[in-house]
Amino acid sequence: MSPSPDSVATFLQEPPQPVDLFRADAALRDELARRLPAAVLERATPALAQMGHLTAGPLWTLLRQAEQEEPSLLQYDPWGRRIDVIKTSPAWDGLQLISAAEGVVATGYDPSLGEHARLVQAALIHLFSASSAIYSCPLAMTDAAARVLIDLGPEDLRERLVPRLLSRDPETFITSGQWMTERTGGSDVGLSETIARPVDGSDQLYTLHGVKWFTSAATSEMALTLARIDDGSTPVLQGGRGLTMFLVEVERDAYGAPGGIQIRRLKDKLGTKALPTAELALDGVQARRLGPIGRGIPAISRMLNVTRYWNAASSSSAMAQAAFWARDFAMRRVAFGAPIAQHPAHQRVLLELEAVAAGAFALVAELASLMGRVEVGVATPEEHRRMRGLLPIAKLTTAKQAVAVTSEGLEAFGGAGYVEDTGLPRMLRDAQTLPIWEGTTNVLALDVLRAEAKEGALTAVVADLGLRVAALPTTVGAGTAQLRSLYNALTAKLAKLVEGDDRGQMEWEARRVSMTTGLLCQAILLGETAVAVGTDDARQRFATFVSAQLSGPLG
Ligand code: MFK
Repeated sequence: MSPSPDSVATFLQEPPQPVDLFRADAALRDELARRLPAAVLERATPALAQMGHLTAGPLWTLLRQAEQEEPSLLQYDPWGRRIDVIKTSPAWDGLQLISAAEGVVATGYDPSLGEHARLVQAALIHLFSASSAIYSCPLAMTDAAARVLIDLGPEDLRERLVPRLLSRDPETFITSGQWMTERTGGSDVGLSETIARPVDGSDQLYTLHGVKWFTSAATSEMALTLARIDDGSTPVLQGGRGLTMFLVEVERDAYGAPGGIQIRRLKDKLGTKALPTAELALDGVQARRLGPIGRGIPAISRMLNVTRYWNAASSSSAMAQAAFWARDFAMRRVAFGAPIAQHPAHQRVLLELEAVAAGAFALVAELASLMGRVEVGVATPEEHRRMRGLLPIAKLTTAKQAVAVTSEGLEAFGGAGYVEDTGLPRMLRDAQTLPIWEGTTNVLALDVLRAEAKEGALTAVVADLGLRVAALPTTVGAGTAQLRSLYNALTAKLAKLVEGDDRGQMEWEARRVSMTTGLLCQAILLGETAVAVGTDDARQRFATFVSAQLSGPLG
């Protein structure tokens, strides 16, 4: 009898093991330690440790299950009635339970954390997002909707909906969508075609009619969206200034069919496979106006600014997961007579992956600290400007880094990184959405120009970096000299950008200047953290980051 293929197998490769991402991530802990007062750190640590524990157990299981059981659309009931119900995996629903119970959204508004609430939340997102099958997407929009309702909502909506968006009780927690993108395109929102018709002459209540082409988390209980008011008497205003923001509360019948909405299809995406992204035909769904008529774009930009912060925190999350999974694997995978973590070239790759993830989180932490101060009303005008400038810079810089780091992370697993049922390719597929949604790199670079023209936001960011690079002691490492010369080159570029009168040239330069500012900021922050915590590990992270990110492409 010939031996079965299994009985002759003499070698089995070690599969990736779940990693407690809070315990693994010394850079995250250092960044929090240097920024948070001791009492706040002590208060925040159990929740972060718990989230780390979940990444090594329940989240690992739910992530894999949710990815395998992709959402499906049931358009008709057995009797031919149109129902349009999206079915999601029980694992996806489990992720909602964990999100609520662990307060991933609520933490950002926790009054007991004061101005540090956003920073503690950023740490939670950094741990949670990449292990959540991108449940972080509905959470990002939920957080953003809460922010908009708090800032612009009428009292009745604020009182009824904000407590549910911020609830830690899975029974009462709801999520929100953000329906912006239409067939006319995702960037030039001013082309949107959806019409809002007043109900009985009301200037508050409308019905919406149009197609939303890309709606993430289409199972949410509510959504914020844009439409053009057509009252039947005055001409419909075209362009961005004709758009108004609306809130839709989705009413579902006993089947779960959404009233006034047809779900035309689910999108077949490269990644974020567990996330139900749909094409919606709004067919008379009722909506409340939110914010002034014709001010829809600036109103919904408040939402975008929150989701862009989440995007940056999700990018650092994707990088940390790739880096720590790769390190864990490298400790156990033997090649050429030793665990691959011991081979000098691979050692270097692992250090670079971790350093870039650390730099990205440091930038997210800086942004979150500013947001926290702005939101509790203690920020100076200069901090307001820096926050406005850092938002698009953090989003565009970290998203590009996430694609590079997850790609290198996959390579660290060799062929296994390219095989779907290892669960590893998901990392790269999911990362590829980060530079696209919430504004592409160019759209964000243009937003940097917009924020500079309007309030000197880029100048404020760069001026602050100047003070901080000058204050960085050379004892933290040789990289400080490189940072100073990069800073000088950046200020020369910035002067040209600010004083330039060739709009085309400015737009061309804006992307590079924004990216350089983001990377320089990350390096300075890592240098500051190394000074504050004073460990060899932190100094090495700084040196590795400077050599990997400021001296040429990763790897
Ligand atoms: C995992 C976590 C990630 C979360 C995932 C969530 C998934 C959701 C999926 C999606 O919804 S993806 C769709 C995302 N869509 C975008 O990001 C839109 C991209 N396009 C832009 O951002 C354009 O730049 C923009 C639509 C804003 C251009 O519109 P306009 O009308 O040509 O811009 P304009 O005229 O410069 O600005 C109009 C007003 O808005 C100005 O205010 P004023 O009228 O008072 O002067 C601007 O200052 C203001 N504004 C624009 N962007 C702003 C802003 N204000 C504050 N912050 C901003 N970012």
